[in-house]
Order: sequence, then C-alpha cells, then structure tokens
Amino acid sequence: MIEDAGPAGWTVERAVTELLDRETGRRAGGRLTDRWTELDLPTAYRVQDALVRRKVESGETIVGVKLGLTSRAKQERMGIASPLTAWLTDVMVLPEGEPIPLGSLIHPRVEPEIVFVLGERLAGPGVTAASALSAVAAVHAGFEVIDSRYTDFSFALPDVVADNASSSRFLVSASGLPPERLDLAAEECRLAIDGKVVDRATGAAVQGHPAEALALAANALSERGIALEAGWTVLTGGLTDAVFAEPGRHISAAFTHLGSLTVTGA
Ligand code: 0L1
Ligand code: MG
Repeated sequence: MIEDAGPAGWTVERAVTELLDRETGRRAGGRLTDRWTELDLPTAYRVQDALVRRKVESGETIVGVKLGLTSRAKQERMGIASPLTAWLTDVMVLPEGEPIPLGSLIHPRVEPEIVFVLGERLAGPGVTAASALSAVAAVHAGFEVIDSRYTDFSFALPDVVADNASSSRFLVSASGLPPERLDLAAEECRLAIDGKVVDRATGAAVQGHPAEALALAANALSERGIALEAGWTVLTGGLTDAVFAEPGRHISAAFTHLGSLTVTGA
C-alpha cells in the first residue's frame, strides 16, 4: 500500500516478503531497523499480522499465541525489557517424539515454557491474572523452538515483533492439569542437555506468575481488536535462557508437577 511506504521504499508487505524469504530460504539477515529506520512498534505489529495473514492464505491455521521476553533471563539475554506477543500456527506444532528438523531451520534454540490451553474465550481490556486463569482449561509443560530470521538473534524490539517473535516450532505435553491443582509461581522447571541440568527456574520467572503473562497477552491484543479464542494454546514465554539445538543433542525439561519433555535435534 502506498501509504505504508517509508523513505527508503519500505512497506509492511515488503518487510513480510523479506522475512518469509529468509524463513523459507533458511537465511538469517540484518535487522530491518538498520534499513527501515522508521519501523516503530505499531508498524512492526502490522508486519507481524500481515506475515501471519500470508501464512493463513497459504493454508496454515492459527492455533494460538505466544508471549516472548516475559522473563528476566530472556530479557537480559536479548537486551530487550518489553514483553511481546506473536502468533502460533498448526505448522509450528512439533508432535512429541518427533525430532527438531534442523535441516529446515536456520539456527534453532529451545526454551522451556508453561503452556495454557484455553477453555473459554478471553478478551481484554481489564483482564486480571485471576480472570485469565479462570479461562484456562489445562496447563501443560512445553518447549518452544525459536529460530530468528536475524543474524545471531540480534534485533531491536520492532525487528523481533515483525519477525513473529522468532516463532518456529513448539511442543506441548500430551497431558495437562487443571490450573486450580497447581501453584504455578512455585512450579519448577529443570532444563537439561544430555542429562546434565544446565538451568532452572520457577513459574514466578514469567511476570511473577504465568497467569500475569496470559492477562498481559489478552489486554495487549485487545488494543488491536483481537481476543484469545477457546481452544487456543498460549505459550507464556521462555522460563530460562534458550539453548541451541544440535544434531543428537537431547534437551529435556523436568517440571515439578507438569511432567517431563525431551526434544532432540536431527
Ligand atoms: O519465549 C520467549 O521469550 C521468546 C522470545 C522470542 C524472541 C527470541 O528470544 O528470539
Ligand atoms: Mg518462547
């Protein structure tokens, strides 16, 4: 659209094409904000929405949303203090037991997450952690596989928002628990590589409580007229820093009550 054109000829659609070309071509590149210096946060979310629209037009189905940069560990690693939201589609689902398809990805990293499956529609504004939690049908253990389309995962906030927050794949444990049976702030996750624990965190790492992250998503999305739908999956954000997937490397997350998950790069 002509009105989108920035001084260097950038448009929302051009940015989408650039990011999707990198994804399909397995090619990371420089920050958009280095070349499209006017790319601000509202425009970056327009890029993100247009990007997922292209995926839907090509046959993918939206199955939920994710939060990113909700924990201090992630914020410090990425040098960005603001949480963000992004889209999940069915093509991103990694069935339990299937390897991370390293040959299709750029430089995937894996991070453990607490995952909600919604039983009811959740629409902001005004959603609190308590009202958010009452919309949750089940809580699961999960892994997100992130695969930034930027070289060395180096980005500013508008870059990562435009890139659908590095979304690539995600894995959710088969069985979940009702939220009222859990103390999610105290739920601990131990992250291990090839059996050796490399990091640990509790649910409190995510905005003080994962339900705060869910409320944050509902309220932030409502500003764009979007509600979280019943049945959707919500990834609440990496509990710990992410670790690189490598051929044959077994990455495991053992939660106190949510069970254990393992993924392997192949
Ligand atoms: O869960 C997360 O915090 C993912 C953040 C996405 C950005 C990234 O780390 O590449
Ligand atoms: Mg994540």
